[in-house]
Amino acid sequence: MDLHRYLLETTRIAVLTGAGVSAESGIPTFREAQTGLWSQYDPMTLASPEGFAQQPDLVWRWYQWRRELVAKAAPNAGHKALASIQQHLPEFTLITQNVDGLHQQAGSSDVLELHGNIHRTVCSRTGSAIEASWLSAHAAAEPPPSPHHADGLARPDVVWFGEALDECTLQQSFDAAQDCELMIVAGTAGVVHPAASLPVMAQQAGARVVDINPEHNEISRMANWYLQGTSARWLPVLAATLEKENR
Ligand code: BV8
Repeated sequence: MDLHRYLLETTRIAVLTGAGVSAESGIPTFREAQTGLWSQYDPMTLASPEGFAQQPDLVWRWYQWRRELVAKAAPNAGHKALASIQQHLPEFTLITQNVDGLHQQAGSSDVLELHGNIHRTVCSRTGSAIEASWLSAHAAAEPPPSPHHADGLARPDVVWFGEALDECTLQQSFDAAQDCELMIVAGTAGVVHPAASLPVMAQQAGARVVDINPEHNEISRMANWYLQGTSARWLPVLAATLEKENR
């Protein structure tokens, strides 16, 4: 069956996005993020509890640099298309690996943030949220101390390599993968687990998978359909087809 026809008949959609969806908003993808002064560092080291334990100031500054990038970024046509699809399809779940919050800015709701959100800051010992007012009052220290624990430091509320994902968020993502008829995958290299297992899980449960990426990879090879190109180009096309039927 062709994708156009399948879209017209589908009522339950799950979406998995990765860093590529934010590329056209000016946020370098995870692998490209190491530009300029950060080029000598490996994101796998910086985005890890070991990296933070060894060099908390360096890791904190890296996230401050990324927060500034994100603050300047706006949702692109890909983010907006997904928010529009959600308006037309009641059974729609958006799962993202991204930590930039651009899906919510575009109007998506109930977003499953597998890897957390860079806009939130928590205590490195207790995990409790740390308010922006505390951080600005203690901005001289990099990272600021935590108000929740004497030995605690402020850290971004993101899931680092080697850290467990939030159980509830992960279970909801597994459920969506099992229940959907179509999984749209956009902008991910399909390397990071357990996120990368979701398309396989969906297909094994009987769903079809469409992958959107300028480059071939594991996911484009296993997908039922592969749309070569950017998410800002292809997601609006899918949205237009889904909305044409005004379900
Ligand atoms: C865990 C937050 C267990 C931080 C991130 C099974 C097999 C193998 C390894 C593992 C496994 N299980 C666990 C592991 C280890 C590890 C892992 O997966 N390692 C990989 C690298 C081999 N996983 C973990 O550690 C996870 N934790 O499993 O814990 C556990 C259980 C109990 C108790 C303790 C522990 C945690 C993983 C989460 C890591 N955190 N982010 C931060 O952002 O600072 S992941 C990070 O990579 C980002 O979130 C990023 O989104 C994500 C994934 O990368 P992509 O999104 O795919 O981005 P990437 O740059 O790689 O690719 C971009 C793609 O876009 C490319 O394909 C490109 O072609 C495309 N593109 C470019 N432009 C566009 C585009 N596409 C469309 N349009 C465009 N314009």
